[in-house]
Amino acid sequence: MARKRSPRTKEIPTDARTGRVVETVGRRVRVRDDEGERVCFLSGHRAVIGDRVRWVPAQGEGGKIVAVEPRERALVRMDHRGREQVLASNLGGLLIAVSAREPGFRAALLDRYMVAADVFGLDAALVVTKTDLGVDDETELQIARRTEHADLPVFRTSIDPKAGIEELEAFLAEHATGRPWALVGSSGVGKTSLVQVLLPDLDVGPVAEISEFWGTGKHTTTHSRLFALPGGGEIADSPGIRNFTPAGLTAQDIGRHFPRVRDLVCKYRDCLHRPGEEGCVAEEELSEPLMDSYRTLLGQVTEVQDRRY
Ligand SMILES: Nc1nc2c(ncn2[C@@H]2O[C@H](COP(=O)(O)OP(=O)(O)OP(=O)(O)O)[C@@H](O)[C@H]2O)c(=O)[nH]1
Ligand SMILES: [Mg+2]
Ligand SMILES: [Zn+2]
Repeated sequence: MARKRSPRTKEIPTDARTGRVVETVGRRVRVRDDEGERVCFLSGHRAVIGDRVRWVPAQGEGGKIVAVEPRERALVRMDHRGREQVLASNLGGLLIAVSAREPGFRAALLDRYMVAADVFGLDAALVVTKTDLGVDDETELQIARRTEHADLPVFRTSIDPKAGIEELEAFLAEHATGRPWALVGSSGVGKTSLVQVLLPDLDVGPVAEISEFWGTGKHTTTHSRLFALPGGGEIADSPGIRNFTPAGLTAQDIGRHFPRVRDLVCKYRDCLHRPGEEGCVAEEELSEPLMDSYRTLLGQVTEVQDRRY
């Protein structure tokens, strides 16, 4: 009988080097190792920022990916067709960016990122950007409702005048060393602007012009990139996504990971807190926006589940 060779031994040349993906650009990735950086072709592999990869030199200055190491602590989304899409791997945490204005606060998106952090075993922190534009009471209330019972540090920043930047730098130096934190949130909340303030000497990528940004929901950042901060720690910038749904959730999982919902004590332990559920305390205990945001995610996940079976 022919001896089975595992794909690993077949595909990985013994002289393959090890590196980490720090930028994705179309079908290529930028890989960093002790000796520097190199642009590598994916040659059929899928790699995301944070991935540990094996590569071999290719023509000129380039390289070729020959293997992607198993991922840990990855951020994975479910796309609108129910397929999984890995966004980044080997992360320390999620830095969830929200703004009160331009664009307006999106409670549901914050909830989904909080669920994702919990599900994927990532730490999380919130950054309220554009505080120079003011933060209305309703937004403050919605933020407080989500953070008061969660272990979620909150930073409040503005890039001009600069506010809250040193606190964020200190936090990342302490928590994002060795494991990068991914900066996530709606398009236009100011993620790239924030990274630019943290790295004043580097061109970190395009930032939206307010005039061209408005109304169109334009996505200014088009690919993901990992940055080492001067004061320590690493941060990943990526394009804002309109709808984020964590991958791999069952209907039952959602309540276990959802802010506030996970603390509810209902008549039945496995209550899904759907409308009209007997003995359900959810509607009394939770604010309407939280209830809506939970039920919308539940509905979406249930629909995908139903399509599968
Ligand atoms: N007033 C104010 N505007 C800001 C602040 N930070 C960023 N902006 C503006 O917000 C707009 C969007 O900023 P970006 O940094 O491009 O936003 P982004 O989150 O990276 O957007 P995507 O790359 O599309 O996901 C730009 O016009 C920035 O100048 C801030 O602290 N205050
Ligand atoms: Mg950006
Ligand atoms: Zn219930």
